[in-house]
Amino acid sequence: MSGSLKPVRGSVKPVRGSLKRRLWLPAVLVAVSAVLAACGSSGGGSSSPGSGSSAGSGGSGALKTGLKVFVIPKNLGNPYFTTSDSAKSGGAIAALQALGETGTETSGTQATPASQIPAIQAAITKGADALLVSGTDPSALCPTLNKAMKQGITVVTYDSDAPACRDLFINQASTAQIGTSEVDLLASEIHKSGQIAIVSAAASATNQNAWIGFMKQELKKFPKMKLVSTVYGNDDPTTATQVTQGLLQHFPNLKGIISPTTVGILAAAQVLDTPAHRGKIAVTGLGTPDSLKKYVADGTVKAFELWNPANLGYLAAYAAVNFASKKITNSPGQSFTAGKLGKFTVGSDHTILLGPPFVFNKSNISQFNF
Ligand code: RAM
Repeated sequence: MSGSLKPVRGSVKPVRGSLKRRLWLPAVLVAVSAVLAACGSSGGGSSSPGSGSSAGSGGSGALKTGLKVFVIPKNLGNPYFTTSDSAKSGGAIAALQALGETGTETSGTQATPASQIPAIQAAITKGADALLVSGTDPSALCPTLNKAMKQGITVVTYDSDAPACRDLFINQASTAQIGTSEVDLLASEIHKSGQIAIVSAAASATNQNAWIGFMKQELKKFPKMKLVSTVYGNDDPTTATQVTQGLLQHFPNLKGIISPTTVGILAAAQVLDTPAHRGKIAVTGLGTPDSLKKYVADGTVKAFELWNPANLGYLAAYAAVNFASKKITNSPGQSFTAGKLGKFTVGSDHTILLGPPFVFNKSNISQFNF
């Protein structure tokens, strides 16, 4: 991603650090990462778990280099994960290259365990030292991830957790804050009244289900808002479009949609971007600014949220390398420095928090390019 370095006024207060630090990638550091990436190890050796060598002359104090780290998003081809993972955007692979590791992004093309698990298994077979995984389905993934951990492979989940079978989880933002703020955003757009629906990703996705849990709690504050349906677009554009169209047919009085998935909110915005619906059915959720600029400009979408996906991948990579290098354990209170993002501390549930979500709207969206 890129973008100006101007701070943006939003309605969300950063938890720690400045918004500029948490949301923006300083261009100069992207350039440094790119240079370091060009010099990075091409790897390919037969390293076994934890078999990397120590970087520099720091001996036991240094991070290992030459680790084989596989970055395994829910699915390939989802622009959200392209940003969180890629070297070009300054995501996980950029961080791994800067640290001298071998970073490889792999997954299936569908956001399902059947599509993702073979990629995890192949990474284990190829001698992975660490796996970064966004979980499509925790119960389906756990046998494979537990097998990896038994072999000494570091397993870090990012974006979507598998709590029973990982060393650390990198959470993009407070789960409660995401769920409650989505409802609050929609409530303010529909005057706290009317039928609403949720267009989620996969029914098994840990992150969406956790956010929806907090949405339901928050909805108790708005007795005139009625959640009439939750449908699943599976992070697939065609399916998300079809389930949104189905909602409109079944609920002609629908007033609002929350879609806590970048694929879903784009599909919903496309479906609603007609004179018949615009201004009558509000849509908010979690989206990437680039994909929604058109819909914010024409008024289909008033406001939505996200964090910086590249920073999420970057942080997850640093956490995995620190863990695999035995610089941190997953005990709460353990700290490490994630390059340009600064210092992070392991919290309860072995979770590391990136920062708060950010609200995008007409007044600030042009400043973001991801
Ligand atoms: C989709 C994925 C991802 C989620 C984002 C907001 O791209 O489901 O897991 O974090 O949306």
